[in-house]
Amino acid sequence: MKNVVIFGAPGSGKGTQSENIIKKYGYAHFSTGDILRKQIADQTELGKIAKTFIDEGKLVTDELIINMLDAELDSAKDAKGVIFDGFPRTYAQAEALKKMLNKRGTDVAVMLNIHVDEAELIKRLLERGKTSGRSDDNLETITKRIKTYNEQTTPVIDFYKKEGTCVDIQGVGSIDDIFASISKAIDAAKDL
Ligand code: B4P
Repeated sequence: MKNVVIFGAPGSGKGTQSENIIKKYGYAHFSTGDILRKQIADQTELGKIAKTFIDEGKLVTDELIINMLDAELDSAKDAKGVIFDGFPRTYAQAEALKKMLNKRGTDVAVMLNIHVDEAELIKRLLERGKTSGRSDDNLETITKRIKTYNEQTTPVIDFYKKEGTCVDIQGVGSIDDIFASISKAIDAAKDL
């Protein structure tokens, strides 16, 4: 099994490239953002709590996110691979993911660290905001999300550097060219 973490700032193309990985490799996909948005649409208790964080450009608490993912993970036990999209977003989540996978006899094979400059992130998210209907795709919240990423999420890079599984991906350019680099990194990663 190959567990792939797709990592980057908001708007770096995690969701976009995850779709390409699913098409080519047929991996299972866990997007914590998508799971939370579904909870919000269904007006569950978790959704109501999550919305207050998301609308402020903040991260939902580690405890909620980790329990939510741990509960979903067994559904992928027979998959050839799993994509973790938007998770981990804190150092504590990275440690929790390692524990969750280790207790299932596996680990992260590769962490794809997608690099996109801030001006390009803002441009993409404002563009997406015209049609996405997402309450967090407006300039004020986008600015807060990028700040949250810089302060709370970037330490995750060190975690995977120490693990020896971080691969840097240039995330500006055509979606196909970026996907070619991603495919190369996935193909080179060991099955665990
Ligand atoms: P997410 O849903 O994970 O969203 P994201 O970071 O905004 O987007 P992504 O990087 O996937 O961008 P996309 O491919 O769509 O998170 C939303 C919120 O949920 C978070 O802010 C947080 O509050 C909460 N949350 C989620 N996970 C959490 C966790 N683990 N812990 C705590 N809280 C959590 O790309 C964006 C746009 O760019 C698209 O319109 C796309 O078409 C375009 N694009 C992509 N690649 C391009 C390219 N190469 N060139 C030009 N445009 C491109």
